[in-house]
Amino acid sequence: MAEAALKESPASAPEDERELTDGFHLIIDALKLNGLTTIYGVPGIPITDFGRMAQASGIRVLSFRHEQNAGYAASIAGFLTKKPGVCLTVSAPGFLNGLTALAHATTNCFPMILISGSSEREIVDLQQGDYEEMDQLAIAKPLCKAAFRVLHAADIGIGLARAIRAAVSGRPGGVYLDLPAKLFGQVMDAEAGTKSLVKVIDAAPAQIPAPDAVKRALDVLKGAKRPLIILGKGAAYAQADDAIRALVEKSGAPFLPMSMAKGLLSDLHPQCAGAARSTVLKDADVVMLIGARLNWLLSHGKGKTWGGKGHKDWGGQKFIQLDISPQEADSNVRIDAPLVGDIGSCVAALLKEIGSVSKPPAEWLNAVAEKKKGNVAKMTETLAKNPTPMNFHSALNVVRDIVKANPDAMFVNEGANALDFTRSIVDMYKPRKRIDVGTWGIMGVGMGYCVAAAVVSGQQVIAVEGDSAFGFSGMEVETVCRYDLPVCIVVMNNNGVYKGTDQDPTGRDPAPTVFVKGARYDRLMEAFGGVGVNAATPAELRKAMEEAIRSKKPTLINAVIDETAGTESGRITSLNPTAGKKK
Ligand code: ADP
Ligand code: TZD
Ligand code: MG
Repeated sequence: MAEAALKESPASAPEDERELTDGFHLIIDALKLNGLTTIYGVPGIPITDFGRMAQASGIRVLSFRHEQNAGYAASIAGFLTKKPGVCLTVSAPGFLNGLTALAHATTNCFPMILISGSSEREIVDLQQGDYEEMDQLAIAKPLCKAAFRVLHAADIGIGLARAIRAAVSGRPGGVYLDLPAKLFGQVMDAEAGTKSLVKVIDAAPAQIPAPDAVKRALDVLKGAKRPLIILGKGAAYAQADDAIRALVEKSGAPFLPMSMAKGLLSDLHPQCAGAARSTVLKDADVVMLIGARLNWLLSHGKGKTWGGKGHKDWGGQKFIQLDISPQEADSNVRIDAPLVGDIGSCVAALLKEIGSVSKPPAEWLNAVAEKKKGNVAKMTETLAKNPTPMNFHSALNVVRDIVKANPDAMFVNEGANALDFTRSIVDMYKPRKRIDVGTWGIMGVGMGYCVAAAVVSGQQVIAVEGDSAFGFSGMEVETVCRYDLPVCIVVMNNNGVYKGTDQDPTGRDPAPTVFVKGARYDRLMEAFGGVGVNAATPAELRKAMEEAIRSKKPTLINAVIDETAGTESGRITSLNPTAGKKK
């Protein structure tokens, strides 16, 4: 096709004077044409020059130390911007390193494009042992929403357009785009090249819900005596913040934010039932899910959590589900009123038709308020303690204050106890500020998320990281320092995974869950010119966080946490299989 395009070029100019372009430039032009102006990646054959040229063209090219972290950065950039985050990797091993993040993006419904260079098709397909040989397209396919390969320069425009549409339309997800080495240098007529590019129009078209589905949903909602609204990260992603707030307030129902939907409405909103979670899940008679799946994070919508008698029993409530995926309804329990469409359109349709609504019965609102009051009082008491050594609560009491004083800061969080305690203690005030381990409970997103959050938002980033969680992406502190990003990392150092107290019963090795005692993660930061602080008390932690935010310097605070303070697997201890055979 490159040859065909050459032949089609205007006959007016003599062949040797015609302006030419190549694969490198066409990919760059196609990205820019579609507003994709940031790339997260790792350089190497065959994409080193591509990265250089992209940078020279004004695209922001952020180089990482490992592709997985670049991929996580791209995935969360997709969540934050509603545009596909772009990750760029080299062939085989680089591609595989990026693939975890692509699968993560797909699982979490984040739009992302993994662009990977690949080796010579002729050699790969004959399995003749090329440099970094691998059939990448075949491997990517089951792990993403769509996968494409471009063989001809003239198809670059269409290839990228297909990738963008697949990533952001319908339920967003990860897309793989395979670019073999030969493509980059392929030459074609510049004018024909420009004409071959596609500016994608309306990449994620509104999906309007059917009027009878809207009516059905409102009938169910209005019939509720004990309504509950659950906001998921799909609702946060939709950027329909005002409409969602209006619907929640109009309904008067208590709402429960899933982890990454915290702050969509402030955690301090009077209708927020975060502090009465177990009560509202168990006792609500109608539950409206807005961009949240009834997966493991919501106990599959059944069982004791939901007031069911047994482990798998339905609790008797009715569900309304707003989701862009028509296949999501009934995935775990019966959905009485599925409302299929994009959240913005669904919520707008509900608001338009809702008319007058009476507030939920006082009995229900009082029961929720009572429960909240009790739990908040208990938490306030716990947070006021100042034990030695510092524990999760006394450290997080500081983080909570700092976030309250800096509500625009982006907040990254991963770990087990370091995640669960933080999620319940640190309130969020604005939409899309909290980004965390997501649907898989994945460790390793931390530093990639920090870089993308800083780059996308231009705001201060605060990260609360378990010491194990941090280790998965720790080397990227160099990246944070290199780009001089305003990132303040707090490592909750309890000497290990969950706790630092396990022992090898044979006495030979350290236990599988423990790390070097008293490790100084702050010194890693100093190695790259960032600020490192060791904080053994809440006062030291507060001072260090305040200084980090004031100075905007890359900072890592090693928060020394009581190694006995955590619990196995944080809040999900029960998911650990138990041995059938007793010792
Ligand atoms: P959480 O983990 O917060 O409960 P999930 O990731 O389980 O959230 O669910 C998010 C849901 O939101 C997915 O089912 C996805 O299809 C849906 N979704 C994502 N984007 C949109 C959108 N723009 N409009 C409607 N639904 C969306
Ligand atoms: N690997 C990956 C990619 N994701 C995971 N979730 C795990 C392993 C298993 N895992 C958890 O689920 S939490 C966790 C691991 C290794 C680390 C917990 O230790 P931490 O947090 O130091 O980060 P706390 O505060 O000590 O509990
Ligand atoms: Mg730990």
